[in-house]
Amino acid sequence: MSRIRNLDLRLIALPLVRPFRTSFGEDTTKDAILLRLETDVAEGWGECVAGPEPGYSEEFNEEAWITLRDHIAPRILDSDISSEELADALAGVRGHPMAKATVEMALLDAELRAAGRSLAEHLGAERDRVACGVSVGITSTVEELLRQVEGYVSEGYQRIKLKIEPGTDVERVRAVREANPDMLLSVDANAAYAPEDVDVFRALDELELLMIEQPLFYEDLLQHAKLQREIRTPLCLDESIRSAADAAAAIELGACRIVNIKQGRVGGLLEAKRVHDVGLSAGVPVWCGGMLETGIGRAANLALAGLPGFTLPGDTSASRRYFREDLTDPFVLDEDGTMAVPAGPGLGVVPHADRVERATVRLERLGKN
Ligand code: NPQ
Ligand code: MG
Repeated sequence: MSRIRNLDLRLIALPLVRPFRTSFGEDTTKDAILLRLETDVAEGWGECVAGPEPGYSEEFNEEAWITLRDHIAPRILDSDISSEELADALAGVRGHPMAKATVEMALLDAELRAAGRSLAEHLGAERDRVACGVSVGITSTVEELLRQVEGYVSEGYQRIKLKIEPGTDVERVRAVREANPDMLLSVDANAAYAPEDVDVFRALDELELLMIEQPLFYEDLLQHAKLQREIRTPLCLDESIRSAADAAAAIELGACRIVNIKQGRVGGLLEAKRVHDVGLSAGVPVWCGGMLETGIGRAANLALAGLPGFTLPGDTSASRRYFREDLTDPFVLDEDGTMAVPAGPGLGVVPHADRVERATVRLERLGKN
């Protein structure tokens, strides 16, 4: 048992190689909280997947910071709580899955580093390379979209996902489909549509899509189940699935036939594994989502994506998809569209101190130091 001695909370800003636009907003930098956790025997890193605005979910950086500093840190500092015990120790903090997941990642990294074991091995990963896809933001023109898609296809990505919103959907997706007849292609609406938009989904249903991700309001499983009965294309839920219990409910209701798993959205890697287990036992394919993570969170995603139920290419893109210079050594896409699962102890990556310093906007040290 080792004692958690201190926590460094850090807000970083890392320029994106191109703006990323979704139905809920546009980002030109990746603004995220990094956590460095120090125990008696090891250090560990965690990355929070929240962004600057509560656009994807309720969580956002400033509130996650306060939650981590004022409600999570006091429950674990100077304790010997393990990653297995963390959820119980944080039971008094309701919600805030992204903030909780940040600490869990850092604690797992420290524990596994001390034990000399990889996160992938700990979670039960069974492969050392994973199939990768890429998420393409909403562009100003069809031409620009086609150009970006062509670039990613030539890099080897095995699946292209297009962000859509009302008014920028069927025509765009059809153009990409016509230019790429055999490509695994999906769309993600980030909850921007209403049940009345069913004709949009009937039109998309003609384009042989792998899936339609989170078309409707995130709290509405019933309407997703109704929409799924109207179309052949599998629905995939992202924002709606916050736990293994949500996944079980969505699957039983017929609200989706595929599940996107993001460790941050479900409160951590251990719950993400349980969501995976629900999918695996129900015969529902799962895949690893992405939140524009730096190399720290990217390493965690790749470890998770090595589990056997992850049978579809993830949003586990290469570092260069997002950053000119990642905080860690870059994750690189192989020509066959796969990436290596990190094999070293813990997350298997450590951020470069100088790059972290340069990206830091704010730093607060918690604990005795
Ligand atoms: C999704 N990600 O699947 C998310 C949405 C998303 C890769 O499509 C800052 C932080 C900006 C997190 C933009 C992808 C973001 C973000 C989009 C997540 O729905
Ligand atoms: Mg999504």
